[in-house]
Amino acid sequence: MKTEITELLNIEYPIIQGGMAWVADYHLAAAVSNAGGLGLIGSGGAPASWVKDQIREVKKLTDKPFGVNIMLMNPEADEIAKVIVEEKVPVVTTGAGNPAKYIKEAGVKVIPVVASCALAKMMERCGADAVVAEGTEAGGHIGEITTMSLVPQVVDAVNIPVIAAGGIADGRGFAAALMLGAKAVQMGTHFVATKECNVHENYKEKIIKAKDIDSKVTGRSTGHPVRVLRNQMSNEYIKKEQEGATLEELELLTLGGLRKAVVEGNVKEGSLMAGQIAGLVKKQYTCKELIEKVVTDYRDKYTVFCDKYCAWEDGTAAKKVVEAVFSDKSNK
Ligand code: TUI
Repeated sequence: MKTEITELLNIEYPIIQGGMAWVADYHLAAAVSNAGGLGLIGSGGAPASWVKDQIREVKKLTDKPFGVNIMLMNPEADEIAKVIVEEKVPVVTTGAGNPAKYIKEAGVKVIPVVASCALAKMMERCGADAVVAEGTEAGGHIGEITTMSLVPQVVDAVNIPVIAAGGIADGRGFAAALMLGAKAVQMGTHFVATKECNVHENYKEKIIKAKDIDSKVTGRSTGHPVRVLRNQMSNEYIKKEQEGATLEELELLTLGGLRKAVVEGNVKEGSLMAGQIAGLVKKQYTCKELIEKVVTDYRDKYTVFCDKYCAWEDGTAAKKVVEAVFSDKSNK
């Protein structure tokens, strides 16, 4: 499949795996890249030395392009940027901040994650190669605008290619993102529940069992909203937030929360970061199966659907579209 993003990144499918802190290590990144997508190592709050080791390991497992995500709140972000340049990592995505000072370093392609048109435009002016427009449906640290509203507005605001993220986990979401003008998608939650992902089984099971309404946002009052699956920690956090607790009291609840979830499988007290689309995730695929399923569902169902029913010259086309939508049980 060919889009501006597959050409830019030299990958087979326009599917990027989110660079999730603690979750996205070299095993997951290599599996996604070997399956034709773009795998990312999530550096999160880790030291630069850890990132260097991860890059060396991923290179042993794949000769395909891969990337690293820099979480800009990490105090070692500058050193991590240096490691990335030294190791000649082809692609970097950034999150949770403004990466203007890192753009155009030594030929590394830089793709900032943005949650607004203003930041997208600034990133384009600074020389970003593309942007990920991430809607509030996403897991982890989020902005305020939904994917449905954000993506077309960012597409209109910039001339660089846009990658849609937030609420995308299957062929329908992929098709919808392309319809909104995106040239690729970034998926996080569904990749957490893949076989190659090294998070604790309890975390994967929580995603697989989640329903549509099972994610909650902690930290809206502190200015650092983070979407997690509902559990004892999120319930306590939100209750304390409503009671006007101090920042210190709230931070005590989330301290080390991602580690608790990912490493210990503590699904009561951990920060189970996941997007609103968790309810759609039903089983553990391999990364290859997941990527191929997203692409073939998109191609078989939606391109055939459009070829067949969207011939607007045909006076009955609209009726056929409505009939087909309501009779297609396989979508439900
Ligand atoms: O970065 C993410 N998602 C993340 S980072 C993360 S690690 C973490 N752990 C605990 C607490 C907080 C973070 C977990 N999930 N997504 C990309 C993203 N970036 N979403 C929103 C933004 C963003 C928000 C504000 C980007 C820039 C920004 O402001 C930039 C500025 O300074 O104007």
